[in-house]
Amino acid sequence: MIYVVGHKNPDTDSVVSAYVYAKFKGDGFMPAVLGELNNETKFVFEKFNITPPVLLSNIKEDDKFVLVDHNEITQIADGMKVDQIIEILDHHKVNVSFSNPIYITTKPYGSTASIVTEIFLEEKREVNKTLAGLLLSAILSDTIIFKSPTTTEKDKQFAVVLSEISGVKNVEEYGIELFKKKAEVASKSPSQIIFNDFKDFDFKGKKVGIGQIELIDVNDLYIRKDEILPQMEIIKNDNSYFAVILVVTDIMKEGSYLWVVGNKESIYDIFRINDENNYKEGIMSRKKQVVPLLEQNL
Ligand SMILES: [Mn+2]
Repeated sequence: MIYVVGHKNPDTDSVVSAYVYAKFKGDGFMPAVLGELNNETKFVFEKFNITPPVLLSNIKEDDKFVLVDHNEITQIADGMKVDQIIEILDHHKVNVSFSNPIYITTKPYGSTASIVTEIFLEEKREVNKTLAGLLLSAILSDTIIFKSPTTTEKDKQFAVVLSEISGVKNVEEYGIELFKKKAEVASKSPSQIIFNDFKDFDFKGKKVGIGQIELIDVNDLYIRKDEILPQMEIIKNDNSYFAVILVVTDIMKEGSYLWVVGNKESIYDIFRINDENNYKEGIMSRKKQVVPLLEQNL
């Protein structure tokens, strides 16, 4: 079987891109996910009446994989070997090498769903109402309703096209609805909050885990800080992280609080923050604003 899969701790972009790109590829391609869906993603698949992709378990030696929305080895499925990957479709920096040539499509767009949309349009394939709704949701989710600095003109153009096809008229309002669903995680367990959208990175041999949670009202999470930090500490110790960071993004203020455990001082120096003052105006994107600084300075 050839599986089309997104990253661990799946977000809407990675699940939607896997689903829609598998449709594009056709027979023999099966979308799959590597973990439980978050509330936002569940809501999106329910809204457009689609059964979400199955959970990938039990990788066989002759299985092949198309990766969407990720390419770092630290983020691929456990048990997957690099030589099982036949294609990558992504909007993150490429950080892999292969012994054989494979298909790699990367574009600096705000979402993988935008790349999938472009492929459909270029190939003159029909984007039906349902697919348009899914793709639009993923674009809004990944670009934080176009507020993230990762947003490009392409994302906005495709959103217009997809909103017409899907019948979702007020795109901004729908985006807020999505983030309200996503924010429901703030009432879950500290572990669920931290791992909701969590990625591992390797910065010159230093393993750093970075979670992000985007909220319309950060107070929902702030009141849980005393439960969340100790849990981050446990995760750091159990998995020998150099540091674990939770990026708490205030969608309305357009900035983020950085909660850090582990080698705090190194991280604090890089971002010029401290225990009392850990808010960074303008930081919305882990990929574009958090990871590059750590990559250069750690
Ligand atoms: Mn993405």
